Amino acid sequence: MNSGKSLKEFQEKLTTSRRIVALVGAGLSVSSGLPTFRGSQGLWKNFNMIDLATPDAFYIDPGLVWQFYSWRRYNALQARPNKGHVALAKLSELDGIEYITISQNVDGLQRRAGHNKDNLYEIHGSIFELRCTSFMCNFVAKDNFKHPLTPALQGTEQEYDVKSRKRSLHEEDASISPQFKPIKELSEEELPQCPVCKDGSLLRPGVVWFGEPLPLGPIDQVDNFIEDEDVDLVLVIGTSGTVYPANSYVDRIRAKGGSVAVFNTDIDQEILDGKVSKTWGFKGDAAVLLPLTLKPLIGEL
Ligand code: BJW
Repeated sequence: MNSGKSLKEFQEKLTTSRRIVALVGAGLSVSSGLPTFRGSQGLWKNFNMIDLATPDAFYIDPGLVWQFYSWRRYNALQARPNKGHVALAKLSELDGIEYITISQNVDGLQRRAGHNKDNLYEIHGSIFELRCTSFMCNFVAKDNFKHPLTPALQGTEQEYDVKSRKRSLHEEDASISPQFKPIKELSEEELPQCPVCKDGSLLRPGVVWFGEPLPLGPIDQVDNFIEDEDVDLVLVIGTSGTVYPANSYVDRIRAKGGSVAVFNTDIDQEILDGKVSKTWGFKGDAAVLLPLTLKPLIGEL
């Protein structure tokens, strides 16, 4: 974490701020056991996770992409919100400040931590939402927590073949790596189908893939919050800041005079050295740092 002086300065800013935004990314859910998208964690069975989060990937091989999302859904259901999620949930309920959380995460953990629904914007959607892929149909199922979604998606929970892992551990031969469970070739009939469309259109996860527009209502409300009146402080939590439009919010707030506090395991040295104006950096696990740094507002968790 930063020096005590910086923490004190940050907490002074925190307690005197009237309008606060938190921008959240995959790093916040790491200590709940969920992987990030980029870097060494962002692999599923040798696929880059970001390569699977595209309309093209779904169009070319919906069976592959559904197996990936089925694995993600199962893991998110097994995961528990951590103290970082709880700290933001506490912020969301405070009187006396105007506050929003803009979450890029689709895992539902922020909601499960008890975050106020009225000031939480899940701008990349939710893996527990299902949408029909037909242009002619507007079927949407929210909060669908079923697993597996179809019998053919049974077995997607584990990334590795449990038997091969057990065998290699038993033989105490560390050179034998566990085998990935093979990807199944699934026909469209074996994947989630729209219950409304007569032609059996595919359902897809209700998330925002690259090149797709973000949900208009939430984006408008976030824009209004940022533009209506100046934001005093933006907390940038566990995100690489590589994806538009989420990354643009920080620049917009900074350009209007707002301060920035970054919570990440990987932070530019310039920020840590205090060389970037109006910017604090707290290096480490967001699940540990948020309860500590936000304590003057949210109290002891
Ligand atoms: C810790 C930690 C710990 C680790 N504690 N920290 C050129 C060509 C084509 C498109 C574009 C282009 N240039 C720009 C674009 C736009 C594009 C974009 O931004 N592309 C960039 C990659 C260049 N954006 C879009 O396409 C968006 N749509 C759009 O712009 O629409 C315009 C439009 C208008 C009208 C019509 C049509 C279009 C959509 C973006 C959707 C992003 N979707 C995904 C997948 C969501 C579904 C799913 O989850 O499967 O969102 S991609 C992925 O990236 C996911 C994430 O939300 C997002 C951000 O990732 P995040 O959260 O930052 O994770 P990581 O892994 O990158 O970083 C984790 C961080 O945590 C790291 O910094 C670690 O250090 C840190 N960390 N452990 C704290 N314990």
